Amino acid sequence: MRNIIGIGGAGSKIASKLSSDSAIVNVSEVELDKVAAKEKIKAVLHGGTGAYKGCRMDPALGEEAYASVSHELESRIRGALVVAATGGGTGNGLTTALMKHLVEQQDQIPVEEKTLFAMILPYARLESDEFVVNTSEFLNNAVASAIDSGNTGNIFMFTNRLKFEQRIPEDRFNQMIVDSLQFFLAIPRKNAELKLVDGHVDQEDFDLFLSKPYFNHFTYFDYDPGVDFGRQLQENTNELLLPAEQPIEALFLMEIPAGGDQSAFYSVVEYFNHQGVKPIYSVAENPAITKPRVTVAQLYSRKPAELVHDFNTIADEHAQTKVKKTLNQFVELEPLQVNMADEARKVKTTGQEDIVALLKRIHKI
Ligand SMILES: Nc1nc2c(ncn2[C@@H]2O[C@H](COP(=O)(O)OP(=O)(O)OP(=O)(O)O)[C@@H](O)[C@H]2O)c(=O)[nH]1
Ligand SMILES: [Mg+2]
Repeated sequence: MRNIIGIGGAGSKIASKLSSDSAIVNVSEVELDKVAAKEKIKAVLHGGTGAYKGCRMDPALGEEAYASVSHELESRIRGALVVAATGGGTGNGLTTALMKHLVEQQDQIPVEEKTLFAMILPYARLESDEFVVNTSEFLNNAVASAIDSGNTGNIFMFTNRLKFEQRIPEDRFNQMIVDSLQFFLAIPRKNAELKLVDGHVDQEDFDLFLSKPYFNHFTYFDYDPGVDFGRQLQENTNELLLPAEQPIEALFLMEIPAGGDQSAFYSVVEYFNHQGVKPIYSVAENPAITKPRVTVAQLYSRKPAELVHDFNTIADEHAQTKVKKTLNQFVELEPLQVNMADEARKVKTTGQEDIVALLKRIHKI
C-alpha cells in the first residue's frame, strides 16, 4: 500500500478514511486534533499564528509553512498519494510547494516512486470566489509546471459538484470519493486474486500507468455487451471526477461472471483503437458477480490553462445567474421582450463591473 498524505482540512479527512496508516498535515491544530491518523504533522507559520485559524484561504501562507515540514514531507513523498483540496490555503499552498520540490528534481524519478495527487476542486457555481480563484491559480501554476516536468504521476481531479447539487453530507461524500478511489486502485489485487482469462495487468503495469504525468479519469459500471461501449462509457462517467477529455492512454479490467462470455472485451479494445489508443487490459472471472463489469481509466492531458478556462466559464455562469435573479427582481420583463438568459450569455460577466455594465446595457434596450 502506498503512503497516503492528507494535507489541510479536506485532504486530512479523506486521507484518514483511505487508510488508518495515513499521515496528515495541517497548520491548524484544531483541525489536526479532529482527524484520526497514524501520524500527525504540524506545520507552523512565522510567529505561530495559524494554530487556530489555519492559513485562512491564503495559499501564500501554506507555501510559507512548507519550510517547517519540508523534511518530513520530502522523506515520505516518493510513491505516495497526496490528498488535498485546491480551494483553501493549507492544502493548496503546501501541495504547491511539494510540486515545486518534485519539479526541481534533476534525477529521473523511478516509476514506482512517482507521486500521485488526488485534488478536491470546489464547485464554482456555489462555493466561495476565493476557493475558485485559488484553484485557478493552482492549476495554472503548480499543476502546469508539474505536468510539464514529467516528475509527477497521475492526478485525480475530484470535484465537489455532486456534493452541492445533490446536497450530500460531507462525511458521506468523502466516503464516496474514498470508495471509488479504492475500487480503482484494487485492479492489480484483483488481477492477482481472480482467474485471468485474457490479457494481464500486473502491479508493474499498473504502476507504470499511474506514473504518467496526466489526469486520470476512472470509472466502473456493469457492462452490457449488446450496447455500444462508447455510449456506455459516456453514460457512466465518474461524477466525482472532472469529465475526461480525449484519452492518451487507457487501461481496463473486465470482470465476467464464472463461465461468462470471454469475448465481450474486444469491443472495448476496438472502441479505444478508434480513439487512437491501444489500451492495456485484463479479463478475469469473478464468481461473485452475475453481469460483466468493467473498470476503466483514461489518461488525458487537458492543459491546465484550458481547465482554468472551464473554471472561469462556470464562474461566469454563476455571475450570470446572479444577474438574471437581479433582473427578475427589478425589471418588468414582458414589456422589454428581452431574453435575459441570452443577453447575459452574450456578455462575459467576470466581476462586479461587468454586471453593472450589463445592467446598464439592458436598461437601455
Ligand atoms: N469533499 C470535501 N470537500 C471539503 C471538505 N472540507 C473542505 N472541503 C472543500 O475544500 C475546500 C477548502 O479546503 P480546506 O481543506 O477546508 O482548506 P485547507 O487546505 O485546510 O486551508 P485553510 O483552511 O484555508 O488553511 C473547499 O472547496 C471546501 O468545500 C471535506 O471534508 N470534503
Ligand atoms: Mg483548514
